[in-house]
Amino acid sequence: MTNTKPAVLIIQPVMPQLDEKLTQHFHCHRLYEQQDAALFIQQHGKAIKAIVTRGDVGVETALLEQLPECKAIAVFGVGTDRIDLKYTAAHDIQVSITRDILTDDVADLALTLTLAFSRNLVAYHQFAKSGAWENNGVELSSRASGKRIGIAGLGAIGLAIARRAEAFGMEVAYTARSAKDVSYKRCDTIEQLAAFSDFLVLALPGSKENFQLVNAKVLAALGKQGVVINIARGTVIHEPDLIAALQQGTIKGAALDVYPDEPKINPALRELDNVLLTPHIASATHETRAQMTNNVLENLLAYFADGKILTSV
Ligand code: 8YV
Repeated sequence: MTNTKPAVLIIQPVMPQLDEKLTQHFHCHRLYEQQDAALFIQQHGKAIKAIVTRGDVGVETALLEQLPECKAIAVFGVGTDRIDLKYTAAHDIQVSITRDILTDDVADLALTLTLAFSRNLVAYHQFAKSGAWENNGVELSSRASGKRIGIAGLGAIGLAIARRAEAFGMEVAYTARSAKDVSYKRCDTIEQLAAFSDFLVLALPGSKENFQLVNAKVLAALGKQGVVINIARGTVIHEPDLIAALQQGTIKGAALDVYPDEPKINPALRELDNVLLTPHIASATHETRAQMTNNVLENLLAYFADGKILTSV
């Protein structure tokens, strides 16, 4: 019996709830399950009508070239750094993202990392839990309020971080391609922002122009008391320069949720004491992931019903 549901290609595993819903509505092909992906695409590529992928995964242009009938990509996330948007526009391929849904969660994590780093949360937790407190005094941590936070990228997420930091009594500055209607100080360059900052928060897209933007020069400007917080993409930092700065103590530390080669984390980073590392969980709450799941599904259903996705990139 032929399957009458539209054929959808899932590039990498998605959350079980989403996978289940996609299976109900579509004829799902899972690229990551294919023993010979090239052969599979050769045999089935022409039947694929839409793609589901994650923000951190995207889709290769070479693959799109082999899917002539695929005119919609639903991204589980907001990052489109791994999709060639020039190619999709030129070929009338609509791309949807989970716009606005994860903004608050990502901003919450940026502030959580900022506060946890300055207040030494992880070390204190281990100290209390291990019983070490019984025989030792506690070391002091640093105050976050009154400190300067520089936000690189004042899009929706950057702005949500700024609002939170302001509420914590921090002084806010930012960089952005264009001036925003806000009272925060705008810096012209990332070096100037780093020189201003106690906490340099990266909230930029992982685009070509931001590739390894935070390099030795920027880290030198951040200085010995400065901390880098990255909730954007691993690629916006020149990782060897960051590791050198952390090893040599030319910056105070780094709190990172994203890495250039996820889910692998550079062993040199994992060995350091002046880092706080999380496994790309900024949007990973039950509430947000449920809304992201619905968004992907609704975009695809709208596309197959009316030929138009809902939350376009
Ligand atoms: C997700 C993301 O963690 O929105 C993005 O681009 O990177 C994250 O929100 C990811 O897409 C899901 O794996």
